[in-house]
Amino acid sequence: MPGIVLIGAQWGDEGKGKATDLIGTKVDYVARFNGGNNAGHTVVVGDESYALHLLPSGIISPNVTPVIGNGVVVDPEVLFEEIDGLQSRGVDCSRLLVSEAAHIIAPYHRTIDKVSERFLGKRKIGTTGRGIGPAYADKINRVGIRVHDLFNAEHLHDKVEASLHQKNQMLLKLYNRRAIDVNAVTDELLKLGERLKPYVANTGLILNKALDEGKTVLFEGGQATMLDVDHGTYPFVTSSNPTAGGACTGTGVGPTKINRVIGVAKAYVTRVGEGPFPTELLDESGEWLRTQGHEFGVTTGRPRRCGWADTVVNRYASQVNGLTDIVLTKLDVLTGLKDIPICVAYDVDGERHDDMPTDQAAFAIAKPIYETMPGWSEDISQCHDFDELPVTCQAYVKRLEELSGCRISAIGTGPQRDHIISVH
Ligand code: 2SA
Ligand code: GDP
Ligand code: MG
Repeated sequence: MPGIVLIGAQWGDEGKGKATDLIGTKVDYVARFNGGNNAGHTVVVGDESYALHLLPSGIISPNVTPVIGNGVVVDPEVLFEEIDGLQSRGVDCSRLLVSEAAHIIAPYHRTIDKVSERFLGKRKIGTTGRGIGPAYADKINRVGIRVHDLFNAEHLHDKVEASLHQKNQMLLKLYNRRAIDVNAVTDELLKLGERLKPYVANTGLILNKALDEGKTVLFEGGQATMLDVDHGTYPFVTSSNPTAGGACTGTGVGPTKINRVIGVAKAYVTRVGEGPFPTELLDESGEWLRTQGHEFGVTTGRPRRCGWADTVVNRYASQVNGLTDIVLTKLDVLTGLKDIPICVAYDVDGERHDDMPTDQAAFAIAKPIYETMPGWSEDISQCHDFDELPVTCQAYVKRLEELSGCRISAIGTGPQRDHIISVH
């Protein structure tokens, strides 16, 4: 029966990997629908920690079929590295299915990503440098290479030529760099295609059939709502739709088959890369959160920017994604604080905004309006029931829930699989 979408409610790294893994043990398919190996999802099982970039988090659960949907951009070299890494640790990756319509990240996309960031200078986006934006740009420009193109040499050569035509002119004329060789790229992609072939499938058909047969599919978002190319802090966004609608376009499953939309939100907020962030803490409190929460990028290792919980963002995420419930993570990180500020609204040039401003010039100067809740000092990592949490901690969660406009159905109290409280 159910199609469940799980997305990031903030700027990413909310703990979606752990949440997916938890739900994933009870589902039949876990499908990625957006982004690529810019994602970094951590799943901790016992003493083992898995950092996944392109593979769906469901890969760790033996009874789940992991799917890379058509909306994902696939770097085959990275995919094989990740598969090899997991197989050497005993994780079976043979069940993986890759959409034949997914777009490929070719080596030149990575080059263009890095070069264009350099040329943007102080206007840079702070991308992960994995070629994500250039691959999606080719998709929209209709010069992308799709997975099924890798299986026909002549056809692929034409596609690569078309894709490189304009880029080579730019590289030569604007950046004074050498042109990229069409034949060399075609040969490389053909070789990668050979290894990819056993995993390739009509994933849209498979997922629809599975849902019709009453199986459960979890649609796992990469990145997050505020990084969505349409709904996020444009232009400081990723180039895909990490919001709930992306689950449909990125897998070929219609919205009538989605029954639940889970938003994963941290009990505070982090962001990597450039762009506005109203509750960002540039003082020792930010440093404290980064240290307590181990806030460093899973893909790039970059220190994450940290700030207090922002319920304008949470309310916006509830609205944009039609959230049915929120999984609140990393509540344990706040243990030890005397008081905890919660942003309830923004002040933009002296005017109160309870809703997210669409105009990014307004968002860039938004100042948080805080209310403060008392903190707690007790270790909460062993609490398995909401009532076991310290009273002030319960009050903090309840207030977040009230201000976020959506029910909190689970609470993360630590990185391990069993560090979770289900809220009834
Ligand atoms: P890109 O590479 O084109 O997608 O970058 C555009 C913006 O999107 C942000 N972005 C992310 N933000 C948070 N987490 C991400 N994944 C990694 C992680 C990030 C890392 O899990 O830690 O390791 O640095 C992710 N991927 C993309 C990016 O910072 C840009 O702001
Ligand atoms: P994702 O990109 O949303 O999957 O999140 P990341 O894996 O990039 O970052 C989340 C980090 O928080 C990972 O290191 C997780 O192991 C960790 N984590 C997840 N949930 C919790 C939690 O409730 N408490 C603590 N302390 N860590 C958590
Ligand atoms: Mg991450």
